[in-house]
Amino acid sequence: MQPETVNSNSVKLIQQFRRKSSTAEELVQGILKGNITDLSRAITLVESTNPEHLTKANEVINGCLPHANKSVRIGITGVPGVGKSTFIEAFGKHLTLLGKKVAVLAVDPSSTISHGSILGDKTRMEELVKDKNAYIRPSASGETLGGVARKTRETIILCEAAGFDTIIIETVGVGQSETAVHSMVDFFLLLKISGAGDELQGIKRGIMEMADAIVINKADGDNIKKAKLAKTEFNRALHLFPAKKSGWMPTVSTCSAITKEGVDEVWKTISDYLELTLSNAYFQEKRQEQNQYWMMETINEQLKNHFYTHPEISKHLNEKKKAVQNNTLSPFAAAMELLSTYFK
Ligand SMILES: Nc1nc2c(ncn2[C@@H]2O[C@H](COP(=O)(O)OP(=O)(O)OP(=O)(O)O)[C@@H](O)[C@H]2O)c(=O)[nH]1
Ligand SMILES: [Mg+2]
Repeated sequence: MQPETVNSNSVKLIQQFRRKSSTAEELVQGILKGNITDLSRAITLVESTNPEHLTKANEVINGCLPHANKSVRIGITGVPGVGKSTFIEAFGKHLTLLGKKVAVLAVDPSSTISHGSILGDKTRMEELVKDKNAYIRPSASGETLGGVARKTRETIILCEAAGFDTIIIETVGVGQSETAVHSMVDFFLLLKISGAGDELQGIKRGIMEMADAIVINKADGDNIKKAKLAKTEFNRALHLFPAKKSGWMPTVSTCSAITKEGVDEVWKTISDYLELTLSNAYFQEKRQEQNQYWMMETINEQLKNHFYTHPEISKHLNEKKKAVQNNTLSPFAAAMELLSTYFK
């Protein structure tokens, strides 16, 4: 038997949802007015695996699209514990004080338990959670990176239509999630902490190349000197990379998410970046490229899903895998056999 609390709660939620289930048009109207309940409902539709919900989600997204795209999208990555959530709390507060409306989303493919890391984050973002000009949404969970990424991208559109002009997307710097986030943001920020001297050790070249800014966090107390040294080292390393298409030279700075020193400088850097890339048209160009990229990604994802969930394929896939493993069938032949079954 299920624990009663869980049961009655979810029943209540479902009843509430059914009772108040709005049409796509009503949701769009609500979102455009900045209604947070409608925004959250629409995001839930986007995250749903129910095909009916997906149809409705698509209608809502289409309705919102003409009102989206008016924001700056900032990706923040860094290893666990570097201080991403604490930084976003300080940075987000700084932005809302400047009169901005900030939405915080997360791409966290490692979280299979519902709500992922932002749930824990909500305690790290105490101030921002209470801020009426901020919206914090836990990451979609328990899925492939492709699935989570698509949902986050669509959620960006909904948040923009709801009037959020600054979208922050946090991702843990492990696996491929940085690449996915990089391809949905305008500005990509790598958060670091100063280490034991050799700062560049263990840092993936790809991430350095993606970064528009490297911010060395926890530059407070005894750490200040080390952070400054790290800054010099990163600066030197960045100069060895080829110039970026944007014409932007990535910056390195230090900050403390706790004392908030250096947090305002990060916004200044992003403003400079926007000024440059809006004037040289790179900003628009990059977004167009990203749109195309996501179209192709979605096609690839859907085709793959369709293939692997095909009844004949799921029936024979394992036996072919075994045959390939035992060398009784070549990988190419096995693939061709499965593909011809699929295309039959
Ligand atoms: N001294 C100091 N501590 C910090 C700073 N920023 C974060 N911390 C601490 O570092 C720890 C991790 O911070 P989080 O913000 O949870 O780090 P995170 O990168 O979001 O971690 P994950 O979500 O697990 O990937 C917490 O105990 C913070 O209080 C800082 O600027 N200075
Ligand atoms: Mg965090």
